[in-house]
Amino acid sequence: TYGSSRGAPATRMMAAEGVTFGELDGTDVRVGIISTRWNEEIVNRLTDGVKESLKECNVTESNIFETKVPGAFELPLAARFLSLSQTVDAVVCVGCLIKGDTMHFEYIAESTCKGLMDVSIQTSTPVVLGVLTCTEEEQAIKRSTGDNNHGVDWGKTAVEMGLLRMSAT
Ligand code: DLZ
Repeated sequence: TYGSSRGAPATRMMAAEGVTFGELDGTDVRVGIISTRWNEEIVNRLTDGVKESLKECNVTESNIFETKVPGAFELPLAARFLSLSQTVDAVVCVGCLIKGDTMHFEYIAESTCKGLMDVSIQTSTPVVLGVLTCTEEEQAIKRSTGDNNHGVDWGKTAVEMGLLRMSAT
């Protein structure tokens, strides 16, 4: 179980960024993806990136549950419902906040991030923060395209943290 076996915890908990696909076997990991309809084109590309890396980690299609919410502000509650359903081992919340679009960008960004962390800690279900916060659309496009598609890292993070949850509970 977590905390008692091979290697120092710090080694086993290293960030997904430094972990290669081959090291993550998500065969038995169930992942929920919640994405927003706001900034849909960008969010769809990010979601594709998430699914691409889940596939690389052997997560089966039948173990992926997908749903949508209107905007980033709705992500924490949807993540809470999904986490409490006990049907997934990790949740990835995918969205994109663009500063130019909203006067209350900072409020939505802060409450969304805090809300997702709260859900994660309160439900003991890893919730991956897959929300881009960008000053303008161009930045969002860069962060959701090609080799720089952040969704790919979020998928790996979900598998790594899902495995951690499974070993801890
Ligand atoms: C209202 C709003 C604005 C202005 N901008 C964004 C955005 O850039 N990205 C996003 O995901 N959502 C945005 N929203 C919608 C809010 O997140 C939320 O859906 C509404 O305030 C309704 O609660």
